[in-house]
Amino acid sequence: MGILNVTPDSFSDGGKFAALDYALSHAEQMIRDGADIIDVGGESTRPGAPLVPAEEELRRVLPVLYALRECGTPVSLDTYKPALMKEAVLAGVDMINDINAFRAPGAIEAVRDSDCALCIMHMLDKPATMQDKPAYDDVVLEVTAFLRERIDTLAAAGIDRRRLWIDPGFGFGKTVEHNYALLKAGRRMVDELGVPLLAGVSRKSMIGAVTGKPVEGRLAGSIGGALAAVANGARIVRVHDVGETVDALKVWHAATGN
Ligand code: 7PJ
Repeated sequence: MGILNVTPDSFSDGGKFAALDYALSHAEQMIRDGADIIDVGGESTRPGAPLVPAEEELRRVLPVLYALRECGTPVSLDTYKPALMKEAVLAGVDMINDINAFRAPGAIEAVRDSDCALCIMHMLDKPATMQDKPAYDDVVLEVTAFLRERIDTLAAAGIDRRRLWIDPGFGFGKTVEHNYALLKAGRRMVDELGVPLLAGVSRKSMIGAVTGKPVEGRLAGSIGGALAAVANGARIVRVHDVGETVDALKVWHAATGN
């Protein structure tokens, strides 16, 4: 899964057409590099990042979703806003990836009557404050229990469990130790919940914490994290550096059969 950020911050001079043009060429490059899914996001969820109103997020992502309908590669939308989910379903997206696990009022209704895949991610608290001293008694047990509750709630609403993916939410209200405990526990969570696992560690602070590298120096560490996630049961890895990760996974596959 290749990450496609559609946030116009870096295009203040070129305007919104430059942002759309850039997003589409970046998506095409990731597809050439071997991405099987493009994950489109119109709002940064970094701690302290500004919130984006739904209308603005729609303006950013909808043209991209429609343009990518022709690309032949499945498309995912990274959003927690029900209004965006509804529009994305109408645009025919293949997955809704919700860092808030469909907890917003109206989120389940927005996706229930479609057949797109749904990724439910664990997040402690909310983006603005989630990294203020995150604490758990047992992070693996608590994240697993949260995901189980969300799976059961979505299933009770009439959603086929085969549409669901789980994600422990690396960096979303977790210390470095919490993140690595969850990375190691991937297979256990898949076995307990019976739902496939998506993992996103690309360029995150958990990679920087181990390598001592700033965000622009985290390529090799992120590839190591992607391989570790797959070794621990992940079936989708959400990454920035598609070509490099695909090569690493090809060699991994040839050598291990996994
Ligand atoms: C994740 C995500 C993740 C899923 C972001 C970043 C922050 N969606 N959206 N899992 N992270 N499912 O890429 O650093 O880990 S945005």
